[in-house]
Amino acid sequence: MVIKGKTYAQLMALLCLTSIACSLNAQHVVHATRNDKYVAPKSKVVQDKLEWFRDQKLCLMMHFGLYSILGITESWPLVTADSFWARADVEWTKDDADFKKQYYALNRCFNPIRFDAKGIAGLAKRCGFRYVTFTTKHHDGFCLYDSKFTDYKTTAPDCPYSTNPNADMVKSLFEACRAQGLGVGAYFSKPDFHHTDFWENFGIGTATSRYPTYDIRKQPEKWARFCEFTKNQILELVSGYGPIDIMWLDGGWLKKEKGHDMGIGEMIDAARAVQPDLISVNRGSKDEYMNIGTPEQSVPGEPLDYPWESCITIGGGWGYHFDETYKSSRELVHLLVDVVAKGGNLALNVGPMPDGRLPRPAVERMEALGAWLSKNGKAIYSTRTVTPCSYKQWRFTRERSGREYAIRLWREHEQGFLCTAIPYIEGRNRVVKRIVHMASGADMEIKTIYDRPGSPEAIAKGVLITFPAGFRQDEYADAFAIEYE
Ligand code: FHN
Repeated sequence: MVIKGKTYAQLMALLCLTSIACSLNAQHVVHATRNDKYVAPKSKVVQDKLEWFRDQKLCLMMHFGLYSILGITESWPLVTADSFWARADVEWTKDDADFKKQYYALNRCFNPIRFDAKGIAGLAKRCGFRYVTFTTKHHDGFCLYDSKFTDYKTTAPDCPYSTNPNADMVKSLFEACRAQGLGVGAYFSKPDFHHTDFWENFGIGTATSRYPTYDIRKQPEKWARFCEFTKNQILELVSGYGPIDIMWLDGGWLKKEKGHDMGIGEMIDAARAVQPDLISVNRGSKDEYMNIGTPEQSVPGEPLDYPWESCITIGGGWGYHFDETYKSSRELVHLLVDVVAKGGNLALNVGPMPDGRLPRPAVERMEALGAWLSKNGKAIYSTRTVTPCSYKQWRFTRERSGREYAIRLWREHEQGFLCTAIPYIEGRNRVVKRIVHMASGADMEIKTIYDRPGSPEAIAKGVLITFPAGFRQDEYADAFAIEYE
């Protein structure tokens, strides 16, 4: 099929189309797969809540804490064994004990007075985020809420922020999120480097690893005290901070099978006695308490047929870094679409600055995501996977009603196309009746492409979409609703 006398861009489009038609036999499609590592929760209430989770698609994850003050790696610099990478930004001292004392003392200058919980919740809502996961306590043990079981917290008198009305940051943020109709996730670290029943003397004077500083088999009562402390903190969160949707327990290296049994299952059962529909993440486990998969800084190569979210940083680090390099808005839109087409959620992590504000480059990218979702969100929210879920620069999603969407990811140079094509690929050989551009609502001019057209063996190999005059191609991606005969 030849289009005569067209511009370069149009010929480029034709080349693109031809390349699709020619390579259809390659069938580089991705099919859903069953991953047998997943154990579904026994509770029907939790199973139902996981359908809510699967509908949300986009989470704002935030790592905030003492490490944010200095713009260094979160908690990990306290681990001597990991200092070779974790202390890359710690150039002022090489003394292990000195550094640990300095890090722990940061609670005395933690004062993020520009942390605006309502502003952050409103921004998240406007930008299309549906739930927010916040660090209630990271591995360093510093609590961003008024824990009754430690004085190492934002509300303790030795922390300047304690006089602020928002000192209980978890309370302020969760309330602000619920007021915006957003879900809330409590990130909570199972290991606690500041607890002396985990690291004796806070690890000062010891070459610490990520594990307890003692043999728990020889001091079982010490380990039991630490586990009781952990349980008390989890229970105070589910009892005193309103409805929590996800309890995100991090620190997956503490495993029952490796001898560090904390009794997390019993803790989650106790938490569900308070909040029965609580979704739990027990990282490092593959049991009924790991209700969602949590691939980190990565997207599975294939769709997963159980609930999952990829937690990925908007820049390089989980906490704020002064010299951060941020992913582009194009990368983030493509990342979200790819994750959703594979049946997951994107937990996009942003580290607030020392004063509590979100970094401007992060806000700009959040707003770009929101602008795209405002026009194309129907192809994202509440969708499920369709097989195949992708083909080259195409991603496919499906509403539970069955309505299908094709989302064309545009590379930087792919602007000004006058047409594109949705390939017919294995399992999708139904006759397309209508294709509607989501952003404009415009019906596209469509033409089925055949191999050996006109011959008895003619096979539909794709649908050519010709963009109408005045069509405005999105900078990052365009979603199309597909209606079949
Ligand atoms: O050790 C943590 C790390 O600091 C960060 O919180 C990530 C976020 O998913 N989780 C652990 C590493 O897997």
